Amino acid sequence: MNGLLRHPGARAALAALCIAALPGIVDPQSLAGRAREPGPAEESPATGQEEQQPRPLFKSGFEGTIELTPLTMYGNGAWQEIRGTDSETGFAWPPKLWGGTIRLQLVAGDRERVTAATLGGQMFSELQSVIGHDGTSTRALFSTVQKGVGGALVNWDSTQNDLGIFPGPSGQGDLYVSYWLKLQPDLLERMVGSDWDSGWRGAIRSVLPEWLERRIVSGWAGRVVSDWKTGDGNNAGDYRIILSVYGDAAAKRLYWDARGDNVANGGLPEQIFWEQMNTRVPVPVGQWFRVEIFAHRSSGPDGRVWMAINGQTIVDRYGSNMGVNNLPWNRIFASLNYSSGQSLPAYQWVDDLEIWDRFPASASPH
Ligand SMILES: [Ca+2]
Repeated sequence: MNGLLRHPGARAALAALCIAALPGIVDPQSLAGRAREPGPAEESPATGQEEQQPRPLFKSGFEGTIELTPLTMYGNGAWQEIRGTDSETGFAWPPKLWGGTIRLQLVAGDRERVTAATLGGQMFSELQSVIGHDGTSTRALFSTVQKGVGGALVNWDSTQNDLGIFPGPSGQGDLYVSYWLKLQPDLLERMVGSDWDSGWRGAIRSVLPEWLERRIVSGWAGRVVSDWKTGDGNNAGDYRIILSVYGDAAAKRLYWDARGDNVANGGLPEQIFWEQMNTRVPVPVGQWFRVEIFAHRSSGPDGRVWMAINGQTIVDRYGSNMGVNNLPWNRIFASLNYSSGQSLPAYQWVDDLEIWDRFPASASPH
C-alpha cells in the first residue's frame, strides 16, 4: 500500500484548509453561563477539588428554534452562523469557547471567487428532522458538498463545508469533544481516487476481476472527520491533529487514519510527528456513530491525544503535542465535510455536539 498521505493531490487539499481570517468576537461572559444545566464547577466553586470536576462548555442537539443564518461571503468562501437556544440543553449558539465562537465555514476552493448563489450550488448545510441515534425523531445538522472546483465531481482542492470551533487564544485548557455522526451510506463505493475511474469503472465493475481492478485504480481517497489546528492571529499554525476516514475502493474497505503534524497553514516544511492507522475498528456508514476526541496539550510526556469511535479507542497517544512556536488552538473543526478523491456528493449528518473541559462521566472508557 502506498503512503496515502503522500499522494500529492491529497496533501495539497489537506494542507489548504481554511485560511480565512478569524472573527474578532470576544464575549467570555457567555461562556457556558447560559446553560440551564450548570456544570459542577458553577454549582460548587469553593474548593480546588470541586474545580477538578468536568464542566460542560457547550451542548446542543440542534433542538428547538436553532437556525442557520444566510451566508456571509468572503473571497473564496463564506461563514454561516448558527443561532438560537437549544430547547433541550439550554445552551445558546454560538458558544464562546475561550472567548471565541463556533460557526460554519464553507470553502469553495483555493482560488475560487464565489457568490452566495454559486456557492449554494456547490455546497450547503441545513437543519433536518431525521431519525436520530436513539431511534427517535430529532433535528440534526445536514452538510453536503455537491461539486468541486469548476463543477468537478471528484474533489482534490480545498473545497469543504465545516463546523468549526474558533477558540480565543487565552485561558485554554484540556478539551473533550463528542458528537454523533452519520456518513452517507455509499461512501465506500464513492472512494474512487481519481476522475477517470469514477464513471466507466463502476459500470464494468461486475465483470472486472478484483486483481485487475486493484492494479488500475489509484486507490486512495480520504474524508476528513475532525481537524484541530493551532495558529496565531493570522491563522499561521504549527500543530495539527487530524482524523480521517481513508477509502480504498479497490480493496473495498474503509479505515481510520489519525496523525499529528505541523500542517496548519504556518508555512513550515511538512513534518509528521506521529501517525496511527486503525483497520480494526469499523467505519460505520449510513448509520449513526459516536466520535470522541480529547486533547491535553503539553510539550512533555503527559501530552495526550485520545480518539474513540462508538466507544472503541482508535488513538491513545502520549507525548508532546506542541508545535515549534507553542501556539494555541485557534481552529478546531470538530466536524468537517472535506473529501479528497471521493466521488461527489459528499454528505453527512451531525447531532448532539458536546464540548467539555475534561473527560465527562459520559465519556467512553479512556
Ligand atoms: Ca438532535
